[in-house]
Amino acid sequence: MTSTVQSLAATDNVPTGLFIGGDWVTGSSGGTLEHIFPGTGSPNATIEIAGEAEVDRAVESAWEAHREWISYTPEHRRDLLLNVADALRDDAERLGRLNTHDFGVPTMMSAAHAGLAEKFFRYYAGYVDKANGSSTPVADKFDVNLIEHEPYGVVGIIAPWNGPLVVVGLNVAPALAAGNAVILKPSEISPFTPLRFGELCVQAGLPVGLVNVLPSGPEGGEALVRHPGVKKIHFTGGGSTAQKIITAAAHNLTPVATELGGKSAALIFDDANLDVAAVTMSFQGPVGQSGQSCACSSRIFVQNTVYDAFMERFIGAVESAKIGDPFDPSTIVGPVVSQAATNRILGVIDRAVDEKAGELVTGGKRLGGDLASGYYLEPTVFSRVDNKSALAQIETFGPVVSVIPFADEAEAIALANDSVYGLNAFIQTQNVGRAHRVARKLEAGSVWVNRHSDLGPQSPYGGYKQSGAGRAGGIEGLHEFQQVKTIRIGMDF
Ligand code: TXE
Repeated sequence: MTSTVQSLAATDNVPTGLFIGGDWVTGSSGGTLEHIFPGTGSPNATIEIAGEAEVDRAVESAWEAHREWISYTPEHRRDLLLNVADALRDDAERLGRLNTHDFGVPTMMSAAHAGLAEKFFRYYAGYVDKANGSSTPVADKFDVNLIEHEPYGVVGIIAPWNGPLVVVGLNVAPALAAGNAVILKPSEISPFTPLRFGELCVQAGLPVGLVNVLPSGPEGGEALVRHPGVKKIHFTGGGSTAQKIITAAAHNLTPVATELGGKSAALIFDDANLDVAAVTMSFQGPVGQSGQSCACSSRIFVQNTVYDAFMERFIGAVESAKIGDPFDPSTIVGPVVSQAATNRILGVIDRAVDEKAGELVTGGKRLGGDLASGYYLEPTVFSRVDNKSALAQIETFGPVVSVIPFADEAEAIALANDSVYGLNAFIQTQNVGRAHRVARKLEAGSVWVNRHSDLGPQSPYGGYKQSGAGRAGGIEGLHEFQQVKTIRIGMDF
C-alpha cells in the first residue's frame, strides 16, 4: 500500500551538512546517517553526524567569535539579535516545513515553533543594553563593591528531537544575549531546523562561529560535554541521558543545567467548566504533538462526582482529533517520531493492559491503510488507573494518558505529587481560593490554571525533582548563561 502522505519537496532542500564557523562541513568524522521521515517511514535525506574532530573545530571557531562578539557595543549586539528575530519571522513557513520533516509535527503546529523562537530572541535582545549588574555597600568600609554578570565564553546546548526550535528560543537566545558563543547539538533525529537556524544567524549579521550547529548522537554529545573549552552545558532531554551528561561533565567540573522529563498532573475539580477542561486536556494530553512533549498532562485526576461527565466529553474530544499526514493543514495528530518510539509506546500500552493498570477506553493501536508505512498511533486513554502503576509513574512521551478519580483536594494534591517528576501541573477550577491553595502545594516548576501550557519568554520554565533544575525564560534564563563576579575597590588609600 503506497502512502498518500507528502514527503520531501525539491523546494524544501533540507540542510544536511554540519554548520561550523559559518561553513557547511561534510565528510565528518562521525560519518553520516539516513534521516527517516516519520510520516512515511522512508528516508528523506542523508545527514552528516558530528564527531570529536568537528567538536574541536567548532570550539576553536566559537572562542574566536566570542572575542569578536564581546567587542561589539551592547547596542550593536542587541540590534543583531533583533535581526535574528526578524529572520526567524521571515523564514517561519520554511522552518515550519523543515520542522515537520524533522520529526513529523503537524504543520498546524510547526510554524508556531519558529514564532516562539522569535519571541525569545526579541525578549532577550532587550536585556543586552540593560544593566544587569549591581553595586552594594559593604558593612564597615566605603569601598566600591560591584557585582557583575559575565559570560562563560563558549557554551554547549544539547537539544531533544521534539522541539529543536523551541530550544533555540529557550536557550540559544539568552546564551547569546549574555555574551556567549554557542555550540548547538541538536538530536540526530531533528537536524534540519537547527541547521537552517545557524544559517539564518550568519545572514542576520552575527559573527561566523558565534552559532555552530552539530547534529550528532551520544558520541558527539559526549565529546562536547567533555571538551575543556566548553564552559557550561545546557541539556534538555531525558533523565537517564542527563545522568550520563552530568557524569561526563564531572571530568572538568563543567556546570550543567537540565530541563528533563515529566509526568505532569492535571486536577479537574467538581466546579470546573468540563467542556473547557475536556478540550484543554485532550490537546495537552494525548493529542498535542502526539503526547511527545515534556509538558504532556499524562495523568488527569478528576473529582469523582464529575468523573463520568468529564470522561464523556474528554473521550469525545480525543476521538474527534484528525490523525494523518502531518503536511495536511487539517491534521491534528501526526506520527510519533520513529519505529523505536512506536515499539516502545505500544509496549507501554501492552504492559498496562497486562498489569490491569486501568481500563483501556479508547485508542491503543497503530494505524494501517495508507498510513501503515508511517508511525501513526491512536491517541490512547486508560480510565481509573492505579497511580502507583508503571503507566502512571514512568514517562511515556507518546499519545497515552491515564485518568484517575479523587475524592477531595487533599487526595488530589497527594496523588499529583506522588511522582519523581515535577515539571508542569494543571488545575481546572472556578474557585480562586482553591486555585491558589492547590498551586502552592503542587511540586512542579510551572502550574497552569484553567489553561494549557504556553511557554513565554517573560517567565522561567523548568522542573522540580527529577524534571531538572535549569530555568529557561525570564531573568533566570539569562543568569543560566552568566557567571557572577564581585569587584571590590578599596577607597582607603
Ligand atoms: O531525549 P534524549 P530525546 C525530554 C522528554 C523526554 C526526552 C525526549 O521529557 O524525556 O526529552 O527527547 C543527546 N551525551 N524533554 O529522546 O535521548 C541526544 O543526541 C551527550 C524535556 O531527544 O535524552 C539529544 O540531542 N548528549 C524538555 C539529546 O541528548 C547525549 C522538553 C536528548 O536526547 C547523550 C522536551 C550523551 N551520552 C523534551 N545521549 C523540557 N523539560 O523542557 C544522548 N544525547
